[in-house]
Amino acid sequence: FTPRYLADYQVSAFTIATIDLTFELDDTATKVTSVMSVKRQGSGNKPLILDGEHLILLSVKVDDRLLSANDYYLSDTGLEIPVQSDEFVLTIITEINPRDNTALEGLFKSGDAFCSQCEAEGFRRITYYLDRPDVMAVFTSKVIADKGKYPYLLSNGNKIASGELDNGKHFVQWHDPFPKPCYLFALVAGDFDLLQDSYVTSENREVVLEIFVDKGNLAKAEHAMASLKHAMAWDEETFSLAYDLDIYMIVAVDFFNMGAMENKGLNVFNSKYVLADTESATDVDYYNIEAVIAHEYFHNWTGNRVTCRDWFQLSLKEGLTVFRDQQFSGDMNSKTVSRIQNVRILRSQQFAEDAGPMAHPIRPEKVMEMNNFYTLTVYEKGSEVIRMIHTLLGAEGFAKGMALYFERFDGMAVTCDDFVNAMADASGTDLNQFKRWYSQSGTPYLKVRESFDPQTNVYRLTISQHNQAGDLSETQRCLHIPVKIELIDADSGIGQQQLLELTEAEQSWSFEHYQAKPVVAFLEDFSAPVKVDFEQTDLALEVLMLAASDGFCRWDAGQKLLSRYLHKLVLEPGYELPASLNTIFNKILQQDSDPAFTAEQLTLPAFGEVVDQIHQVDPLALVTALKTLKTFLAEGLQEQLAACYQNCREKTDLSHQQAIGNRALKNTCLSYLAVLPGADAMVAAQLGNAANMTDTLAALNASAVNNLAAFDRQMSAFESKWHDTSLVMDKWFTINAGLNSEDIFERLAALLEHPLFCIKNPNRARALIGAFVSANPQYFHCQTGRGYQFLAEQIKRLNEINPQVASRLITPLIQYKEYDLLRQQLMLEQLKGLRALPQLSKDLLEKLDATLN
Ligand code: HT7
Ligand code: ZN
Repeated sequence: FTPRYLADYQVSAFTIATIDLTFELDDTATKVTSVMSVKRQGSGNKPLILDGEHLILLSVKVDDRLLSANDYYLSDTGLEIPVQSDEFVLTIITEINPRDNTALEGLFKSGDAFCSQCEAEGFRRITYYLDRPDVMAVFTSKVIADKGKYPYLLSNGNKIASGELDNGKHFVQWHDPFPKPCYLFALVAGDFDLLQDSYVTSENREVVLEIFVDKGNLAKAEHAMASLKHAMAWDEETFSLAYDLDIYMIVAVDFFNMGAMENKGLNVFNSKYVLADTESATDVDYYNIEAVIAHEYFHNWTGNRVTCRDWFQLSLKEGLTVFRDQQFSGDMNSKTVSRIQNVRILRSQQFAEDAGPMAHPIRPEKVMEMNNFYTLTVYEKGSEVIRMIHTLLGAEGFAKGMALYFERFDGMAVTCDDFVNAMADASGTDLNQFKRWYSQSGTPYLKVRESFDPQTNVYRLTISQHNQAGDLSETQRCLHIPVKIELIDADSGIGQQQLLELTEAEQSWSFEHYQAKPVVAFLEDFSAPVKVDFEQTDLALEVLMLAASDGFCRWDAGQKLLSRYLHKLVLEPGYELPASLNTIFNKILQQDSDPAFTAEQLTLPAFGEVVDQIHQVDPLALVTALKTLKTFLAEGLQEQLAACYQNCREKTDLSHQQAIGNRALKNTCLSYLAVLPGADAMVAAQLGNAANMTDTLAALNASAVNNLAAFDRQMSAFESKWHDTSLVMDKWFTINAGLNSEDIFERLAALLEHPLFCIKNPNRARALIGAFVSANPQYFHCQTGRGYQFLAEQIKRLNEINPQVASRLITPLIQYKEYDLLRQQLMLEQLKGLRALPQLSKDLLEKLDATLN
């Protein structure tokens, strides 16, 4: 396996203007006929080199000439045809085996349905092709299959023909008028229930909206449909972007590697991001469905109409589309709470990725397996980079930049630089230094110093920028960083907001006319994806928690305070927490403004958020510190937490959004109260009375985390009720994986043998294996190394079944340097064992070599 480099990009020697596909579907021997009009680009007589993997080649024709095996070179990765002509029709017939395709790339079976996934490089598992995003063709696709088993035959674009055939078969033909790269091709065939609706665009065109779900699930698609219509309206209002085809289809399938896929006119979704009703889905599920539906819809412009020149530019579409879906979610829900969720993910996972062996800039420069670069860096940090452009240009400047981007590049495959140039040109802003965000990896950190001169009443703020290694190295250059701050006058409580632009290694700003030193709310709305080293007193943090104008800063001050005490608990054995902590968190608890926000303020930083802050931490010391802090607050505020819990329970007549916030606060209180002795009755009562999945899962989770006596009984009852509902059983496996019990490894072994466990289903594999690794640090990091061994064994199995899933699950092991030397050694042992596997996938090999070399 050889890596590819951004610097080596070359325009393709050939392009394909049209492709006419015919699929004769069969579980193990699907026949694919592809007729392409091919044209040479530029001069020379280079051969045509097509990508192709896991294919059986049946025939090749150039114009009317049938080629023999001597006329081409066939390998495991492609087909080379030495052609002389500059323009010709190429006809290729291949055979593929969807049933045995457990990697879920190309054409595969998801349950009884046929389904495709072509991004990033899955189309080459369907037929030989120029599988690169800058080759854009007009697709026509004819699908032939048994009518009884597969009444719906779907592909991209508009339906242009359909009819009956012999032997109970039928066909449907689709035509997509928009030229597209092959990664946006899709095919689905199956028997579904169909939810239909329509939307009239701002251009007054009626669009048919269709959501296909497994039989019996129709009512569970209502929320997805409503979300889709909200997203369509939002994009028209915010960016004047309307939908362009006559039909928009979404299909929900159970076997899927990621969340969803934005294929032109035919999105394929993991059913987890479509199906919901209050009985079976949580508030978080509802939120995520709305976000993912919007994300895929927004790709129609940012990704499909304007796509990536090459895969190194992935953040061009993903960073921008995540930014768009985050803005949308903020508008549909609480802006502050949405922002807090984004920041939690960034800090707990993206920062670790950016400090680990697979660290890469948001525009990577070297890739071996493209699937390994669908990362938090490309997506989430990529979105933060777009957000910084938004902050620097303002909403209006940004909207002008978007308009210019589409004016310049509609229908084209372009680069991240093209996007930034459009933003700069439309707004008259110099973004040349800013572009360094695209080529530098690592999380920058800012050191902040302050001084106040009571003689001159001048407050001075000095900020310097650094990388992880300390000072900026020669290759790491100063970034252009927008820093939003608020200076709060200690006496009046009045704040003054400012946008500072840090462009040098160190800069100072002076603010006049302060009678006393103001308190600074630093990095409002998390205006840049950086770490901050700013020694503020507990008192200053307490002021910020209650008085900062920006909700993110109010929350962040509390998190900083809590992290400070977690550090002390980890690093100073016998440390005793101060009573002042209870006083301030009592004040937070007494606020009655926004319960969802209060819940966030009361939530302790997650294990993953703190690991990152303590050098080579002993993970069990951190687990203990988190428990100690939680118990301390629970004991100190028991009465108030119980009152708040009760108050939330009694609230009726709430709007939909208020009810969500109310549940969040109630369940946060429950998570505290459940650590105290005698919590069993309270948890059991909530479980008994729960009228929705949010409350049920909160109770079961409390039972698991605190290993309550009734846990097994409660889980059995849940299993009996839900054993037929796959998405709910995923939750059951997840709760089991988080159980705080010494026999967890025996239990995990039994769960792997459970009749409903299926390692070939990515959702199920993640629900058990992924959840154990991320939600059960006490046992995952146990001193014997058994947790790491468990994970390595499952990765070994998945390596042969589904390399993409295996490669994602290995993340905590490759980030071994975060932990103490004992853990490092135990993790390395497992990593070396995996590296020695005989049939190692490219996905795992790339990560293991980056880690071990
Ligand atoms: N653009 C898609 C990325 C993707 C993917 C989706 C499903 C399965 C495998 C996949 N590989 C890459 C999803 C998105 O960002 O919207
Ligand atoms: Zn995306």
